[in-house]
Amino acid sequence: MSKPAPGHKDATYHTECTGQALETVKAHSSPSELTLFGACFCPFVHRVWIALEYLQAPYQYREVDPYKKPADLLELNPKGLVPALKLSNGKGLAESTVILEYIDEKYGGGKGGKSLLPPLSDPYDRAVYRLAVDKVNRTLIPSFYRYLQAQEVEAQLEGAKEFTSNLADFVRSMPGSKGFWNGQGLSIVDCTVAPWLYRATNVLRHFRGFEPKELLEPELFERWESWSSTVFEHDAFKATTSTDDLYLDSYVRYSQNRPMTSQVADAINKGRGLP
Ligand SMILES: N[C@@H](CCC(=O)N[C@@H](CS)C(=O)NCC(=O)O)C(=O)O
Repeated sequence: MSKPAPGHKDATYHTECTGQALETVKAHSSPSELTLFGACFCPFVHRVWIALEYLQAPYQYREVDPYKKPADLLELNPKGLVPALKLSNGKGLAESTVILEYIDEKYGGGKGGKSLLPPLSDPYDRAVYRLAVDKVNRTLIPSFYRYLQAQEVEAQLEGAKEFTSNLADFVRSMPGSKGFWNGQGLSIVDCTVAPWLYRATNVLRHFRGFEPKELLEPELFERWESWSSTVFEHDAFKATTSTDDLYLDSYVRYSQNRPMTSQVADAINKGRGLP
């Protein structure tokens, strides 16, 4: 039988990266100071992976299937979720936003002075970045899943409205007038949100017909285009991104809101926050 078309209802989630992400996996296949336990389709992993590449941290990439929960993943993160980061002393770290801050504190400000957060000498500015991260985690990202998991037409229209309104809020609140969120360089806020906004351009477009040009006011659309072309064309983003077919196939289950899809899908269906 021939392979189903990308995003076909019978397609299943992938278990290996494709495209440039696969090249990066190959280049990071030897034991290193850090081991990133990841899954090729996972946006939470994508966040951390972008940061590891950007800060040129020493890491090995280890692909795991988080739905099968191998024993070494459970040892690092008893919830069995990816990303999980194994440190050189064998200890594990979980939660993508915590890992992002850890990587930045440990490897940021190093080579080329790159950092995902303002310097420690600016605690207020750092708090502003964290507030932006917290806001997208509580609003924009859950609304991505509600939109994608909605089955009835009315619920999908409501999903489009909610997601667009959160996207508009995010774009409007960018401190920079063009390019990255802060108008200067890649930050923790870009890393936090980019994996879902990228999936909005392929997954939401494919399954829900999401078209930012039709939904955002012209001024906001211009800022969105400037942000998305800057971030999606950034080397660290491209190096950690697979080809579109991988995302379309891996999100079929969400688009059909199949039972047992994932802890994220369950939490959304139960009206809870992200796991
Ligand atoms: N709050 C976690 C969420 C991680 C998460 O939900 N990862 C998904 C893959 S995208 C997972 O491991 N799912 C396994 C499951 O649902 O059992 C984080 O930010 O790291």
